[in-house]
Amino acid sequence: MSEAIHVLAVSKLSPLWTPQLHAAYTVHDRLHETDPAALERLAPQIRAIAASGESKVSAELIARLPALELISVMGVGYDGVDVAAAKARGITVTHTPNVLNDDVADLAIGLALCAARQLPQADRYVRDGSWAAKGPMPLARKLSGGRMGIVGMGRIGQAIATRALAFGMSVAYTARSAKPGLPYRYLPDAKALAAESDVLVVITPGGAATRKLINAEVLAALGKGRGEGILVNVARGSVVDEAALIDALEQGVIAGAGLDVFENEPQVPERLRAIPHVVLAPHIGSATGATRQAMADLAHGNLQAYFAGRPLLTPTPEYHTA
Ligand code: 8YV
Repeated sequence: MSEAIHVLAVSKLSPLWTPQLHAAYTVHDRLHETDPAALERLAPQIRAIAASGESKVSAELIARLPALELISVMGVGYDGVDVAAAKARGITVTHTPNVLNDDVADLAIGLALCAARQLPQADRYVRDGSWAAKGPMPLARKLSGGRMGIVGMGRIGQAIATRALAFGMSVAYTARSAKPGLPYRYLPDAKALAAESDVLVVITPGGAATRKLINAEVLAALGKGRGEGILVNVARGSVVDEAALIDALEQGVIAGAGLDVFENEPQVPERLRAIPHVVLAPHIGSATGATRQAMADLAHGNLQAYFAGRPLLTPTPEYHTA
């Protein structure tokens, strides 16, 4: 038992993680927000942070914790963590990649299908009596056999590509660099990819390097001047210029969108929520029991490995470049 090890939970953690976390460590829940004075008293003892994929771990918070050694994130994304500040202090950051690839890829395809075939709208059309009152729904868009463009070809991007092939779709992608050995066409940037895609799926990491990567210019390229193209975002809300997306949807620049992430979660702009042909989900990419349990076990396993002096299970890529 490691009760003597103090851990700061920086956001509301999954109930699939908290029992094992509290059993193994002395956990302080969001003191930096609820009781800063207590945090000052305890700071010399806090050796680890427990976080979710959306947690903010700023350089300012890191500076307040002189004994901090490890930040364990229950999420594949850790764009809210100031990795440079952690690295400067020799603080290790771990995350939970791979275990959620299938769930996020499944949701990306699900959002593409829902946006193309308007499945949520079809459900409402039957439930509210429109079918009987108005007759058949307007024709939708075919997904199978179309062109999928994937922005970000990491492990989840590759899982999405595999699913697209099963739908008879062609796959092209853009990323910081071409990935050798992949059977998909590489295009140098999101605008070029959008111009040659029917469905543009965003699955890049969040953070400064990708902020507003999908802007009005990319959306115009996706729409091709004919109001075509569907945008799917299962990455981070920050990767898409949300105001530009709302304009493009309202003005018919693109045909539709399937969105699981937003700029200011859980607040979603009323203008976006009012657009009838958009499909919206509340950041559920990895939200299945099996996957979230695997993520919790991995996040906890990283803490346990670190404090037992064993090799970390899934350090972030920056760790290996330390
Ligand atoms: C969850 C996610 O939202 O893994 C990520 O980066 O966005 C998610 O799957 C969250 O991180 C779970 O803690």
